[in-house]
Amino acid sequence: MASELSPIDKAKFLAAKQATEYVETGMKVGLGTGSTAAWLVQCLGEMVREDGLKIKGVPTSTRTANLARKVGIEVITLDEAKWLDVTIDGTDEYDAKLTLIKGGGGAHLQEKVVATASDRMIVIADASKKVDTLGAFPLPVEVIPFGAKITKRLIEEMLIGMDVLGREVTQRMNGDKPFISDEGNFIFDLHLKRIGNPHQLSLALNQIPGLVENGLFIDICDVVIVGHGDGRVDVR
Ligand code: ABF
Repeated sequence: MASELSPIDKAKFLAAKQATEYVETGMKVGLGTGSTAAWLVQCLGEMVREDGLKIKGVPTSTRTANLARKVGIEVITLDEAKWLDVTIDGTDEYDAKLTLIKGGGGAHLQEKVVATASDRMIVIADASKKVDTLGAFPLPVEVIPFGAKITKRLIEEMLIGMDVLGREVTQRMNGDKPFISDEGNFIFDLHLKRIGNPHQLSLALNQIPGLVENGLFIDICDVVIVGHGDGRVDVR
């Protein structure tokens, strides 16, 4: 399969394939969202159908749930699972401390809940996701629709005191309508360019009442598996 893929898709596929090494029969597995995580779901589905792998999957989005069922993975809810052996998910950025920016797909709330309820979190990525300093990718935050304009202003005011280079806040759109998350909330993207203190920023953001969760994953990721278009796979 890998031979006919573009270099970027090959990199994502190889990272996902390597991550299946961490999955054993009997496990409850958090299934991430995004194109790299979609490769993981495809690979696990093939192992279920052809190798007799028996796992229960907890998806992090409706689209992942639909794909998992389509490829033959038994899907259960997080409450039914109670706790997970491993969660495997993509990312938008990661740094040397394995701090992540996630949420480009608009699913970081469920992704963070599922990843936190797991013994291990494994990130699968192509090499473009590695950064020295987080922030080039806009940081997503999930905001409830009630009073969202006020929440946006509170975010902008809070950013004034933060160690960041940019402070523009935009509402994520889906065509000409606001993007709506699986939980029925808005997503705002914070164009920070450089985040000097992710831990301080994450704490400050989550103090804002209408802001449900931000896309910084701090001390959650245990392993990053990086695929390369030339066929190499690194595990960090
Ligand atoms: C998801 O994976 C999101 O949190 C993140 O935005 C996305 C990365 O997308 P891709 O794997 O398509 O590069 O978990």
